[in-house]
Amino acid sequence: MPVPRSQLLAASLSLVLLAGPMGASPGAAQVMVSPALPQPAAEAVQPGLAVKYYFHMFRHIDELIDWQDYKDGKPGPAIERLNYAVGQGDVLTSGVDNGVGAEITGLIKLDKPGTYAFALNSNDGIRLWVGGEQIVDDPGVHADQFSPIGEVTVETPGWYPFKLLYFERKNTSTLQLHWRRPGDPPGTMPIVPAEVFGHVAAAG
Ligand SMILES: [Ca+2]
Repeated sequence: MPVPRSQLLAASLSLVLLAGPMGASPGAAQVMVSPALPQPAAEAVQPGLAVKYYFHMFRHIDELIDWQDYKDGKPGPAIERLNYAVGQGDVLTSGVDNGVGAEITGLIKLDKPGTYAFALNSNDGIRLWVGGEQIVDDPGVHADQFSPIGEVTVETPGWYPFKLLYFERKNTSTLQLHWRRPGDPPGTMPIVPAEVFGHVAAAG
């Protein structure tokens, strides 16, 4: 009998944690990432992030990933930046207030060499990939809470692939992405500004 994909994911995640980098701050993942290849032409980059919605009362990010094997998401209006703290209001640009999963994709401009740190304040679950590497995971149902910090190291300034899975089960919802850029003072993590997000519109 095949092992459910969510169990395989959980197993591989625990291996990653056991093999984590020595000397990193507790819970931090840090990886070297590569820019999007080829880099998009400036005129091809639209503002904000693309989003597809999945309408279901999810309890875990793995459940959303399983759904994506069977369901096509519904494209929604682009997300300018990730700074939502809407209480009981509509989730992101979905027009729906409860039972929403979202796949948010596009590009993030990392224009200085060095290490970037990311963390999310979310309600409910999230999982974040930057440069194709999963760096932050806070996948369950919860009230507003800050995730662990994930880090990526960049050698080449440019546009990097960005992907965030998120769901809001019920009641209040929050989704805020914070970062610290190379050279920023420690202890501060402002919200990532809109101008560093972009996406290439789907063909056709
Ligand atoms: Ca909630």
